[in-house]
Amino acid sequence: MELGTTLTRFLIEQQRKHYPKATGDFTGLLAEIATAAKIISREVNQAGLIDLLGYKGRQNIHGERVQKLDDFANETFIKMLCHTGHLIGIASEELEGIYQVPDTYPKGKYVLLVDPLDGSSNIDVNISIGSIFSIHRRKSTGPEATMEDFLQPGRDQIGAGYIIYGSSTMMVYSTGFGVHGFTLDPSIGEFLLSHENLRIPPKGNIFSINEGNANLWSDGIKRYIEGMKKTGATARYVGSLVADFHRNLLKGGIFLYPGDSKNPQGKLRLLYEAAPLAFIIEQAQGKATTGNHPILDIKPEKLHQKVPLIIGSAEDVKQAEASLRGQ
Ligand code: P6P
Repeated sequence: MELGTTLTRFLIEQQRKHYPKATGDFTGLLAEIATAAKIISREVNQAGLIDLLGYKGRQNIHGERVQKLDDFANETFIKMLCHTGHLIGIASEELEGIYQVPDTYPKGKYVLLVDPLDGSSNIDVNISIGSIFSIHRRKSTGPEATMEDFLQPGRDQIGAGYIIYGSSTMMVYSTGFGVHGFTLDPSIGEFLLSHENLRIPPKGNIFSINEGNANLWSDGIKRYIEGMKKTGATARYVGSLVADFHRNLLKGGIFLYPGDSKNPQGKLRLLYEAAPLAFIIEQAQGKATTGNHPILDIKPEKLHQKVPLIIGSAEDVKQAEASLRGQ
């Protein structure tokens, strides 16, 4: 499709092409996610001007201080998506439990899992941040969403994506038919097709890991990073998952947030960070693993469970896995 196609038109044509019998629910859901993204983008870009910066007294359920923009992003996704009639429930990094779509709204057949604003510690220093979302078809049949609707393996996602609020705002998503990127034109408030059928290069020359944790790493990770340095690879680490992921998706490379002696499960969350990005990267011909197990095959046990994440170019990830096996 020609560059500059609007997201709405692209979604409708993709639905026609891939889901002849679709009801359009899913297309509607993605379109509303895009609307939420535009609203959040406007606030993120103005945060320096409006008093949204600085810390809010409240802490989120992980004991992390919540920036006001985190709250705003969380509320925006909930508000924009609840009235669509496509959802039965929402899980968010900012909420301890399941958010049930109120009875005042029509209820749908999907559940949304979202990290409303990842990398919030970077807001104050004007570094790119992002929203990450994952969509599953509900499994329960009752009047409300249940935990089983959310604790599904990443391979069963029917859609996933992220929005990066950077030098421009982009929305990148996949519904299982390739990865497509749209860039927001704020002058008309439309996401326009800018990257159709994104594929990550099979091998990159960038490794992305927080070397501040080097003394905590396993011998396998140490071996792999030393090996990358010997090849003259470039180190790039923004400290904002969506920014590091997006750069590697476009240029090739590998991002690692492994488990270590202090945090055996690493820091990143499975359901609304690792799994959606793993869905995207596999659709883009890349790989995502815990180090010895594909991210998408993990059967989740808890809503906010953490998981070690190694994700990026297929050959780089395979090499990292071999290092971890001691090869
Ligand atoms: P560290 C941001 O806080 C975040 O959740 C991700 O966006 C990012 O990849 C990671 O944490 C950075 O963590 O420990 O390297 O500062």
